Amino acid sequence: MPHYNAYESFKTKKSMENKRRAKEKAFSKKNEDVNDFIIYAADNYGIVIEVRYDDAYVLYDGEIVLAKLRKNINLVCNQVVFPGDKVVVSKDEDNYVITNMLKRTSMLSRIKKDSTRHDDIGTTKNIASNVDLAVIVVAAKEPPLHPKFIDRYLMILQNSGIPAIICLNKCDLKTEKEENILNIYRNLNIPVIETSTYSNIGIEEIKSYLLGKQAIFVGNSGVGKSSLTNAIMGEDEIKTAHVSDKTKRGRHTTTASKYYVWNDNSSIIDTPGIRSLDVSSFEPSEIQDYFPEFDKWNDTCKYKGCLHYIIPIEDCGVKQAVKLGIINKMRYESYIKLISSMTNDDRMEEVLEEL
Ligand SMILES: Nc1nc2c(ncn2[C@@H]2O[C@H](COP(=O)(O)OP(=O)(O)O)[C@@H](O)[C@H]2O)c(=O)[nH]1
Ligand SMILES: [Mg+2]
Ligand SMILES: [Zn+2]
Repeated sequence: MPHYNAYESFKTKKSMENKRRAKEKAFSKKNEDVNDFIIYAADNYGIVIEVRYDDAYVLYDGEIVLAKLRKNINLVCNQVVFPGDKVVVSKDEDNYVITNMLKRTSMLSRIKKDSTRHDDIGTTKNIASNVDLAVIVVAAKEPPLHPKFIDRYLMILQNSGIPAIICLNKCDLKTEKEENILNIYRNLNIPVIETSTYSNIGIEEIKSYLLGKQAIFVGNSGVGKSSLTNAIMGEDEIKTAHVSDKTKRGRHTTTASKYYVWNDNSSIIDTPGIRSLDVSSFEPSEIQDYFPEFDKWNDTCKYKGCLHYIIPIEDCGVKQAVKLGIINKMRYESYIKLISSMTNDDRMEEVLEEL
């Protein structure tokens, strides 16, 4: 079995971890009498598959039931449980009630800037809990393949401590250009699976990665996440729409995350395109933590804490490695795009020209 957990040795960003802890604290403070809500084991539990404001659909004993939170919890349902959460459900007269939640193994979140606030505080949007594996789905074409999307997803996943693999769908449309991009990630020891739902390529291979796991498909809309889910389910259950020709961008085909069980203990959460991956909660100096191939060269930079951006190439080991072709230029470009947007310094073209 290939080693797919390429990022497990990475540290979770401290500020994110602190935020998560603060949230947990706030929850127990608000619910002092329900500190036993989170438990470590249960004989029988259901899995949250969709959350609404005040209740959630739970897959419980092979059935989908609508359940509300138990009464002494002072928060609405969509602040407490998320798709993928394991919950203990009991029947109270005719209604199902979520009485407990099993402690999470992971939480996939993204940061969303709050446009109604004028400070820089973003809100964390939780996407799914207990994800064992994330599949970053990209298409060879339609929409075009850009490394920067993959790099941003890798950052978010690494930050949430979730192992990731890449799936290049629409491999029937692949050319040498896309092959070169995929090689960047193969060289970083991230598994890359090529699939085509049209030509039925790679479906068995992707299943072998997903077996026994609660997996999530992330990626821009139109890349084929729902088609892949379909192919794995083996039924024409999910409707997919055509990429509109005008924009070459997928129309919104899925509006909410959906949970599919395709084998014993094997499930897929199909997400709508998460378009706005906001990395504004990161500090510029933290970005390089997510580009592990820079590590080796960091020590050869003249200044400690070098951002490898606006600095003469003679003083920067990372830039020199890019120039020599040891560090991939597209990855470096992704990196300085992030840095330049965070520091509001738009001298990126200038920097790239020297390399
Ligand atoms: N050429 C090609 N097109 C595909 C493939 N898989 C899906 N598509 C098309 O891509 C479009 C978007 O697929 P969809 O599954 O809705 O993407 P999603 O938005 O990521 O869920 C649809 O028109 C599909 O028919 C494939 O393997 N090859
Ligand atoms: Mg979809
Ligand atoms: Zn440097």
